[in-house]
Amino acid sequence: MTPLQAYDLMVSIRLFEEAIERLFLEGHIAGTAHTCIGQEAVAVGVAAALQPHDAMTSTHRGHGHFIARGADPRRVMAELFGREAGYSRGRGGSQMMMDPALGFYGANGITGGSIPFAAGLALDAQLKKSGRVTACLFGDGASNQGVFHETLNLASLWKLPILFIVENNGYAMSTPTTRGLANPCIADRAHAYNMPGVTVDGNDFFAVREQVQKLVEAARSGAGPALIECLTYRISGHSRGDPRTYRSREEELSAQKQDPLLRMESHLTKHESLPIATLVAHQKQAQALIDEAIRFCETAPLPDPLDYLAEVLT
Ligand SMILES: Cc1ncc(C[n+]2csc(CCOP(=O)(O)OP(=O)(O)O)c2C)c(N)n1
Ligand SMILES: [Mg+2]
Repeated sequence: MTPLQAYDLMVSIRLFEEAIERLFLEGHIAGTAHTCIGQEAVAVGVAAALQPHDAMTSTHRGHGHFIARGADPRRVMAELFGREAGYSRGRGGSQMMMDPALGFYGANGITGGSIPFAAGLALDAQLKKSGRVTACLFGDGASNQGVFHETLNLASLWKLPILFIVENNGYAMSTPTTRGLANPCIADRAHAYNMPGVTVDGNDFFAVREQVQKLVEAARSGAGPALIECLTYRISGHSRGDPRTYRSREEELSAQKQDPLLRMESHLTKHESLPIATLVAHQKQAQALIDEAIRFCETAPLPDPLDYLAEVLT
């Protein structure tokens, strides 16, 4: 993936999420959704370090992970609109979509729910000697769930080919990490389970990709799991309509100076000598695709009500 391709993906995710927030507020989408504005470098950095046959598991904040993994934004959006064209045929919504053909084993509405599930995928890869590594993404809040500790212990003991990648975005709903973590460094927890633990700048696409690439190849060659903590910031609210009373606007403005998109733009103009006009043209192209996706979803057919039990095991 070239830096410009990574930028295109990051911009697509940002514009997708901005559109989702707007569509929710306008009442076009029901239910809830958690957007990942500000966390795009983690999604794209991890995806860029994986091989096509590797696996990724995700969270309740998974649209960006899925798009970075190659999902068609039109079909992700169609799922949010409850349309038959969606990845779960419109029956799942934001937190219940997956596509094993893309190596994407699902968003997950249960905080920490993907962690043991990802270890199962890694055990399968180990038993079948498939050479597949699983990248298991979860949040700082999820790292306080008991299942995190149980899974890291077992994964290390069995040397499973899995990377535990925590998106430390500063908050679990309204609880800041300063009030949720006894030791603010989540990567430190790796040592208790005898695996490497590293902290990376999660707003820097290149830093994320480099660390994940190194540890993914180590896991592939039998070195076992690792814990990677990506430090980032959830620029969006927790979910639809979050008034963000638990943090100040000053804090948000200061965090936005580290916006991963701005960081990438600065890299592209300074180190890749790309003119601003090229970046603007790419932004416009991405916006046109999102606008087209919205138009598609507005008229795409809903599932047939008589078919609502299709694919439900009885
Ligand atoms: C088992 C469980 N407990 C509580 C919740 C409610 N809940 C939804 S998101 C969330 C916070 C998760 O925080 P974090 O893991 O840091 O992810 P982030 O929202 O920051 O991406 C909680 C507690 C849940 N979905 N599942
Ligand atoms: Mg969090």
